[in-house]
Amino acid sequence: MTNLDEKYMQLALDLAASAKGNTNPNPLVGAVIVKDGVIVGTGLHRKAGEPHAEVHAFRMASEHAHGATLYVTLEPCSHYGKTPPCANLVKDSGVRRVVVAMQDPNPAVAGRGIQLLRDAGIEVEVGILEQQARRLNERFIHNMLTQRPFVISKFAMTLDGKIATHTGHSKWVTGEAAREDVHQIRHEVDGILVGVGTVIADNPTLTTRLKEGNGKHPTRIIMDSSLRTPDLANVLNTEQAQTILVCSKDVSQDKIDQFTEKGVTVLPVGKNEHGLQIDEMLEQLYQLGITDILLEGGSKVNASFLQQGAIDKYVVYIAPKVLGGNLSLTPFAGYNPSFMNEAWNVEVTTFDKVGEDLRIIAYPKLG
Ligand code: AOF
Ligand code: ZN
Repeated sequence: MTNLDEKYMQLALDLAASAKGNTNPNPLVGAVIVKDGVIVGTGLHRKAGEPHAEVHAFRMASEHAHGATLYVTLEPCSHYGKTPPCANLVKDSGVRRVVVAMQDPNPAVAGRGIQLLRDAGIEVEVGILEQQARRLNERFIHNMLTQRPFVISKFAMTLDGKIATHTGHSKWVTGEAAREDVHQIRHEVDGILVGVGTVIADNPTLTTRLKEGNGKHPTRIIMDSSLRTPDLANVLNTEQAQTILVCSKDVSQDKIDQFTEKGVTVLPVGKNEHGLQIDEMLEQLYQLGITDILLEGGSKVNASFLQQGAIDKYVVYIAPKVLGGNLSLTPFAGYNPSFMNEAWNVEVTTFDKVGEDLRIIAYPKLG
């Protein structure tokens, strides 16, 4: 491995990342072809169903690929999916060396692409900037390993950990830049989830509103065990975005029909001591094509995800203000631990500033 390898792989990762939000359920993939120190081909996967990154890069490189090195952020595929296997294309292109950031977690590939290239006598190196590649495709890896959506818990709180006053007033905790940042995440995910309490209290639209360009609206998922969502709730307006109401299995068919008539999907799931069964709900949502979910509260829903081990990532905004008050709301409510060792440990991977606010990205610590 050389610094140059890292440089070209970084370029491939940046190309891949530029399609964030557009490739679901597929991964983000970038490819760069280098011949004698010159970049002769670049490509990225833009959208599910469209050509893979390698295809674009080889089209650009054409005969210059002969004897060149291919940098690709994910192992070239070996299967017939919506498109034919890239490993064959790579093999036939005449490249001498292939540098791969990470093996494909898709069981249909899982090392077979790399093996196919090695068997063809091509030098293959795996693991360059692997950690970055894994972060970039954290959602895809999670999907492949668990067959469940990747859940991002987002909340905005004051320096003293409050998300709203005791009346529930929360407009606004953070500044404009942080709120714009959240809309960028909404654009990137398939689903946005809140509890019916939030729908009743705030009547949110839960759509994406980006300053520049048109964002995509995620599917709105409302956890509403007894279907209490008010008739005139903004989330029931399905002209802009789709809506799924998740209720308990004991809700009557009549009531369910009232909502399905409005164009909303109703998903009945079982219950446990924490409320609706998150595991079952996530499995079913994945079957409906939801690969990632932005969890936007309220604090009871947040707590039930936490307690059922269903949070995969945290994005937390901390505003430079102190609210105070022992009745002010906090991000996770609904249970009261007695000892510090009952806390959920996380690993903070990033902290930076977005406008005036602090942004922290963390992941649950396993074990
Ligand atoms: C992509 N883009 O650039 C690469 C992928 O259904 P298909 O044919 O598009 O195949 C999707 C699978 O191909 C995907 O799950 C991953 O395992 C592999 N590689 N996919 O969408 C790409 N290189
Ligand atoms: Zn492919």
